[in-house]
Amino acid sequence: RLRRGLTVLFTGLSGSGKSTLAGLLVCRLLEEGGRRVTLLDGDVVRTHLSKGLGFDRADRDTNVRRIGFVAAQVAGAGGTAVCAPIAPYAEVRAEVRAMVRAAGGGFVLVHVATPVEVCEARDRKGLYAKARAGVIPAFTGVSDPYEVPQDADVTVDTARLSPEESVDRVLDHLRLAGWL
Ligand code: GGZ
Repeated sequence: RLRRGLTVLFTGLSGSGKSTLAGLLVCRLLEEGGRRVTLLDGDVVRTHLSKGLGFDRADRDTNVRRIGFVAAQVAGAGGTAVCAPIAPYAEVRAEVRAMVRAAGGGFVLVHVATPVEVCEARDRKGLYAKARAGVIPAFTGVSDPYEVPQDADVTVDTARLSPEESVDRVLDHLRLAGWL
C-alpha cells in the first residue's frame, strides 16, 4: 500500500532536546522501514539552506518557511521529513502545516516543552549564559519570544522523560494517527 508522505516538526527552546529527539526518531523510522527519511536539523539548515540569516523575526520566519518548503517537497514525494528548528512563531508554524498538507503530505507538530529553567541549567553550549550577559541579543526564552503551540499533536518534556520515552510518545501518536 502506498503511504502518504509525512513531516514531523519538532519545536521548542534551544537546549530543549529537539535535535536529540529528531535524530533518534530518524533512527527509529529507518528501523521500521517504510518511507525514505530526511533530517532537517536547525543547526545544519543554518549552515546551508539558511546561511547568512540572523535571528530577528523576519529571518527566523524565512528560515522556518524554507525548512517547511523543503519538508513539503519531501512529504509530497512520499518521504518523511523530520525538522527541528526552534520555530518560535505560531503563524509560520501554521503556514508550514498548510504548505505540507497542500503538497499532499501529513503534518505532525511535536512541542518539546522542556522548561526554560531546565534548558538554561543544561546550557550545553553556554548560549544561555551569553544571552543573560547580553552578548547574544534576542535569545529565545530569555530576551526573545517563544509562542507556546496551542495546536501541538504531541507534547513531550525531556525533563520528565528520557529521549527514548519521548520518541516512543511520538511513535505512538504516528501509529495511532495511521501514519506508520
Ligand atoms: C535562539 C540562537 C540564537 C538566538 C544563536 N536565539 O541550541 P542551538 O543554538 O544549537 O540552536 C539554536 C539555533 C536556533 O536556530 P533555529 O534555526 O532553530 O531558530 S529559528 O527557528 O528561530 O530560526 C541556538 C542558536 O541557533 N542561536 N542565536 N538569538 N537561538
